[in-house]
Amino acid sequence: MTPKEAAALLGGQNDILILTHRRPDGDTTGCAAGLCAALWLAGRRAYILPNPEMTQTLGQYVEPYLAPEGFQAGFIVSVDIASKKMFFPGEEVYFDQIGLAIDHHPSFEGFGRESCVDASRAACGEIVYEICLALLGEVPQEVALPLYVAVSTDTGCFVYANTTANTHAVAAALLATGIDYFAVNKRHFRTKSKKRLALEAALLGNMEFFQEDRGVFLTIPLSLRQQLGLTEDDLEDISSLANLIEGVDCGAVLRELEPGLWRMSLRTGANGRVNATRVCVSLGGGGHAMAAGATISGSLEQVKERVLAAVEAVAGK
Ligand SMILES: [Mn+2]
Repeated sequence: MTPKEAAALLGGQNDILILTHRRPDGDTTGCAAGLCAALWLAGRRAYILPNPEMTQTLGQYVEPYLAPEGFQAGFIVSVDIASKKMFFPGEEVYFDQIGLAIDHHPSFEGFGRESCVDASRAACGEIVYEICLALLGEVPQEVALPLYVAVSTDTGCFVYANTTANTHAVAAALLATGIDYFAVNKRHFRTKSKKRLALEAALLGNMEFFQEDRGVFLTIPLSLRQQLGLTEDDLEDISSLANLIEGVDCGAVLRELEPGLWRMSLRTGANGRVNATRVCVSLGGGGHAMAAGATISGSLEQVKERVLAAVEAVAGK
């Protein structure tokens, strides 16, 4: 359905429960907070299901809207969730009860009694913005601020290839409400913890290049995690680091999950030389053409050998 129809549907509901995806990012979090704020202003009873994987930095946006214990949901909405495997454990019970799914992933699996999905949008926040606008007639700051978080974070502050003219148009409308976007940009794009910087220093210190410096391994063994006392917050979006290196179009970040089990995040270049999904599928994982992942077991040396062989099998000249 269109955002207008979705707004009309939501306007007729009560006891609305909003779901975010596992390992929540700024988009799912900002959409949930913005939508919940708008529903409150529209006189609806609505809450966000607490997400146990929420980081501290993002948690502040949803905090005022978290469902109290024992809340009985009458209508369930998912935001930025493409598939059943993006539901966190404990949230999966709601999978068959979604009344409205709002999403922007091309891989959206088509669940929900109704859905409002537009894969041309860089962020789900662009769609939720239109819904909130239709619901309220104008978007006040408490709605605009989390939606700005959604739109800015899903586009890496408007620099990723998914950014469109519409992304900027929505951002402009959100800024026009008078929100403190400078504070948001500082928090999400211009601030790094000392631990994060220590992590980046260690990663840049152990870079291992392959394929004539076009490929690079960055490794995060458990020992480094313990040594620096790293949290999930410190590790957020660390896989983008490899692609900042000039000439690199195949960056593999290897993170040890438990002894002998590694999670690889692969980021590849827009030149199409290495299709990240094909590499990761051959290792039992999946993803997008330029960003994919796989979980691989073995010693670090064995894992690197397997990744290298998979890249060699897929890479063009
Ligand atoms: Mn998103």
